[in-house]
Amino acid sequence: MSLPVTGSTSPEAVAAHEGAHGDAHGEHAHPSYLTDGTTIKSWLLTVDHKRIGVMFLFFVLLFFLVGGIYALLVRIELLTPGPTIMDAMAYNRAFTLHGVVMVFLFMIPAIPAVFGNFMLPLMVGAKDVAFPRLNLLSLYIFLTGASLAIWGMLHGGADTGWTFYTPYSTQTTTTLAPILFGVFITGFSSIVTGLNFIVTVHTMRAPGITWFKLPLFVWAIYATSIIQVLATPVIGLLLLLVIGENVFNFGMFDPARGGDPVLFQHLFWFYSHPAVYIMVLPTFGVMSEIVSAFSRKNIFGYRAVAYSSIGIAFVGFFAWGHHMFVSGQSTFDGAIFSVLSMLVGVFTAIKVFNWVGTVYRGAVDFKTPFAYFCGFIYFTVFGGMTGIAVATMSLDVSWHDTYFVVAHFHFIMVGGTVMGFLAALHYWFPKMFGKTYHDGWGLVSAALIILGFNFTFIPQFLLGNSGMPRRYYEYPARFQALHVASTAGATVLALGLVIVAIYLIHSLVAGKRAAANPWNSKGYEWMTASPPPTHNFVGPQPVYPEEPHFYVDPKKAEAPDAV
Ligand code: HEM
Ligand SMILES: [Cu+2]
Repeated sequence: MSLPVTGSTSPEAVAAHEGAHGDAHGEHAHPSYLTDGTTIKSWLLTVDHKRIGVMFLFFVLLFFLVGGIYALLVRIELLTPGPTIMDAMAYNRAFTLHGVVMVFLFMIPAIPAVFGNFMLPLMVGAKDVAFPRLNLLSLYIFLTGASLAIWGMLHGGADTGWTFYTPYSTQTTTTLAPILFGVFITGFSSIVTGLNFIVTVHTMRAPGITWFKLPLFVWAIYATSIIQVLATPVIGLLLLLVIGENVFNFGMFDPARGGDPVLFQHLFWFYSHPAVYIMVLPTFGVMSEIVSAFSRKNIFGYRAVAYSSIGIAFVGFFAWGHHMFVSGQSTFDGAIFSVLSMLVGVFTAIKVFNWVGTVYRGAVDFKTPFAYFCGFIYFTVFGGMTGIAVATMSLDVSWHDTYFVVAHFHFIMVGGTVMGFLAALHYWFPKMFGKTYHDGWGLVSAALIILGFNFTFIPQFLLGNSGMPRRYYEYPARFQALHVASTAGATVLALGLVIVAIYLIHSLVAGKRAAANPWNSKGYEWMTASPPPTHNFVGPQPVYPEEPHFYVDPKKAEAPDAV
């Protein structure tokens, strides 16, 4: 079997060139983005998409840690049927903080703002995003909103849950307004980032990179950006209305004054259902890159995977009512929303079949990113099937607001976003920081995370199915065994994450230098040095392969099966 080398500037050639360069005079001639300016100011005022991505990475990891600590507190509280370490109010605050931080400060920015920022310009052969200064602004908008939200949580906190449902959110005496306003502000960051990516993909593609030569990660980020730009304003407006109601007593959601509390749910889910695709579509993109790189095979069904991202983005806008089967919407509406929700499952299944088709007869290189790919496929299929189940109106009437739903969305969000985030981190770490990490520890921790995750959430499906409601801090003693199992699982999951932190930090400090293309990937972002120079490419424009993910030329393959 031979892998075709297309053009003179193949990744291997670049690697060789940069290697020779680095030894002789490369550092001085073309400093990497990490060493081009070492003052704090050079970071804080940078307009380099790569530095902005790295700063986002730092903060997103910080918020992941904060959200994670609160998750563990929630799990510890649920170890016993009665009060364990906190009272009811503290518990309500803990799960609210956990949800708000995880959704708005971790999952939404996690992949687009970090890896989208860093990789998308490299993958379209551009020097930067279309609006670099706006890109920096989006970081500061995010930090402003996040600081305000965190401030609110430290000064009183909220007890509404991350969904802020009316009428309770208009009456709670906790400090809700700054948190709502903080989340409102972070929304602008999301919109600006999305706009920037859309314009970048439209206008900054290097000569030769046509739409169907775009790597699938770019397609996924593009689809995500459309949702970010179209849906985020809706929740922004809604949060302002709730602040108005909560602080100034508008009456918008109060039936006594002609308002309607259910209006909140419509507007909330009109954003928040599409937002679940802001959280998972980027992962779908990451996995498309990883599956072909580590199976050493061209992606199976490139166009189907690309179009299904757009399909999910579109249909995702018409499924919000599946959160409201028991909120007083008509049976007819419920039935329509049921069917539309299942359509999303169809698009997702198309992707799953194509990913599995890519692995089929591939020469699998079982490295850490591929381990996360396997976890992701399993979680997405399992979580997606339970999604179809909860989208069935007759079933959801009894599962709604139970632990079954909690388990469903964690399967999707941890299985989707967290697997994707960790996979992306392990795949692109050498490119971003120019260092390698210990793959053995990578595999061990991936195994712990995937196993721990199952032990955390499978008991929750069982709990929900036998009637355990969500957001309760006390429960009948018969539920205890499953709660203890869930907390034990969360501990294993946390241990896996701690190991990841240890070996990655160790690698940053003392890791070996990474080659330009340590995985022998055909992704365009590997056609430059690791870490890349400030303006991404040095010398002549790379020659892009005939198609993205081009591992084997079907025309030149020795035999049809030699894949
Ligand atoms: C096959 C695709 C999916 C279907 C058909 C589906 C369906 C549903 C349904 C019907 C509910 C509401 C259940 C209830 O409240 O009683 C729900 C809840 C939820 N889903 Fe999914 N889902 C899918 C994929 C996803 C994805 C990709 C994510 C996120 C990344 C996600 C995140 C959530 C969240 C956060 C909730 C809970 C909302 C809450 O009540 O707090 N789902 N899903
Ligand atoms: Cu939904």
